[in-house]
Amino acid sequence: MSTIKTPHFDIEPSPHTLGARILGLDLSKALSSACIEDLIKALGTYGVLSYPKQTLSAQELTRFSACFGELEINVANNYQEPGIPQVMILSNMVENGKPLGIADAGQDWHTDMSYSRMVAFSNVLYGIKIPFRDGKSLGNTAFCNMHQAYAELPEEVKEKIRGRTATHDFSKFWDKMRREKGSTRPPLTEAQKLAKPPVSHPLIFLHPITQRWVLYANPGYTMSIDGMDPSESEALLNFLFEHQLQERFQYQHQWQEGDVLMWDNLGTVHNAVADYLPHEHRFIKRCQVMATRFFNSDGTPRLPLSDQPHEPHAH
Ligand SMILES: O=C(O)CCC(=O)C(=O)O
Ligand SMILES: [Fe+2]
Repeated sequence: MSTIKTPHFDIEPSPHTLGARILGLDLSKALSSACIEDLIKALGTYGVLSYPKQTLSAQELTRFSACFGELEINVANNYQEPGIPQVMILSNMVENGKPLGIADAGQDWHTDMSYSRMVAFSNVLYGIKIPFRDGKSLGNTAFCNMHQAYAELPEEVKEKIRGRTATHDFSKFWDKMRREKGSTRPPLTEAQKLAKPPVSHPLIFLHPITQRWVLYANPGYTMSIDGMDPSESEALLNFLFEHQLQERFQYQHQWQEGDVLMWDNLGTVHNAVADYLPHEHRFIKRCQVMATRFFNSDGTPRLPLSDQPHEPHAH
């Protein structure tokens, strides 16, 4: 596909259902709010944006990410950049017997923070060390397009889920990783469970950037459809999970060192492909941007993007 020129950067769309490369930006420099607005529009359109060949300090990664909304500080997580708790480390590397990061983050289909009252808007990952085998990079991040998944639902299913909410629970993913994936994560403590009580969100909503419908359910955290008979809820969720992960909705980002990868958590689900071995090292820094730009703290939508005041730029 041909390159699209915009005033601030060039967009190279992938030939797939999601994904575009953003060229001509140095993310270590402050970007204008007009540039950020255009990036947000591109994020809505392409779902997954990558910025190749970046060189960023943890501070610069934080500054760039904070242009898109409030950053999450994950209190349960031991793997944070010293002095910058907004930056989390994802890594399978071990130094002097100590893991450098979370080794198995996101290794099954999910949407970040759907278990939270304030959901995630965009996750920003900076790939510092990427494993390669036979010249091919490993540890892809895979995505599915939830605009397309919604559009291609059978009419009678759209009917069934219209106006419905579903319950999402943090412990679903955690417990599944322990039970089925041989994760060394410890069991969640009662205090951790209490800190992350289950929450409900609409099963479909108008995406705040595209103003098109998206399916907001994911196998990682979605437990049940509220107010529905449990067996009907289970059958319908299983249908939605199978539907949303179909090959034709999928796109995989193949990492190169120096990539910054950001995705739209409102319009996609993702999975960190665990196809590399312990000696094949991966080291990524990440900032999670919450959807404070689009939703109030009670979950009600804020103004559409075009009506929003410009977010002050963090210098
Ligand atoms: O490591 C990856 O490729 C993605 C991990 C993930 O799911 C996340 O950071 O939210
Ligand atoms: Fe994730």
